[in-house]
Amino acid sequence: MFFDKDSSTFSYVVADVSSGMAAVIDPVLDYDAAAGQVSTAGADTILAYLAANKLTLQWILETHAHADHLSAAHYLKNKTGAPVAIGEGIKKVQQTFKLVFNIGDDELLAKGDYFDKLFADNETFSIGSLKATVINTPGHTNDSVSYLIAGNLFVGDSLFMPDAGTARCDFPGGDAHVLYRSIQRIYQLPDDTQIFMCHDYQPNGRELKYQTSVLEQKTQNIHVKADTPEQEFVQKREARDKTLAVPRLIYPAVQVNIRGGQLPKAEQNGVSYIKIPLKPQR
Ligand SMILES: N[C@@H](CCC(=O)N[C@@H](CS)C(=O)NCC(=O)O)C(=O)O
Ligand SMILES: [Fe+2]
Repeated sequence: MFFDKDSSTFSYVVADVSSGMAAVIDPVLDYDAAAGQVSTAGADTILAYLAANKLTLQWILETHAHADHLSAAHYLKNKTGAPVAIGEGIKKVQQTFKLVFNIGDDELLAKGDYFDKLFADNETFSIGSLKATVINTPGHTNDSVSYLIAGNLFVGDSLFMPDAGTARCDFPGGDAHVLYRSIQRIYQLPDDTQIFMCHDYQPNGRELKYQTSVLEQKTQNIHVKADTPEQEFVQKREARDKTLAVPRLIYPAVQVNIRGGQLPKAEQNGVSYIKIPLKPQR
């Protein structure tokens, strides 16, 4: 487990010890927004870990196009040659943000470009001899997936620790009803399935936590227990969403992450720019 303090994000290396093959999940690219400065310090820590443990990177996996931090997927791909994979719902996310950022048709952005593999629901793949299954879990975003790997579920932002509940559903393409149904799917998994978080915002200042189980979620999740009706969850989720500010890095993050972690194409002066759409006064 690797933790990016700036965005409270967990990244993971999942390794098959017998073959030395590994996957990295949700790697973070450090970014100083005021300076427009990107840094690979966090991703380099992951590369050093892989090297120290003699692991070969077989997959770079995204649980979704993150709205709060930049992905280091493209950087890791350049360094290792491993393919970058995400759920096929990314095509919808790309379509949505292509319009928001007025990205021209010369970039085939709504067709899954920039990713080497788009996973379908229930698709399986291997990490060495480990079997992994993709479970579509949209709701927080259109492209959210969870990766089930040998009884461990990397859940992205579909669930938070039980005392934090769930992630917001108010981004473009987000939908609390859809998230509820995704969570019902997760709750069908065996009770002892271990669930690994993508974020922990440490509610009430408690210590950092990143692992729980299906049983703990079903019995303790403050937004959605096993018997919580859909309408009750949706009301809670939508009420909380109204109180949340726009994530600090949403514009840089989305522009880079719909491109698999690649910075927007450099302009004729060789410099790459982040766009921020301005809105009329409210
Ligand atoms: N303050 C953070 C908020 C990030 C945020 O909105 N995170 C999403 C997941 S990508 C979320 O669901 N947050 C739920 C919450 O803050 O309660 C930031 O500006 O980056
Ligand atoms: Fe997220």
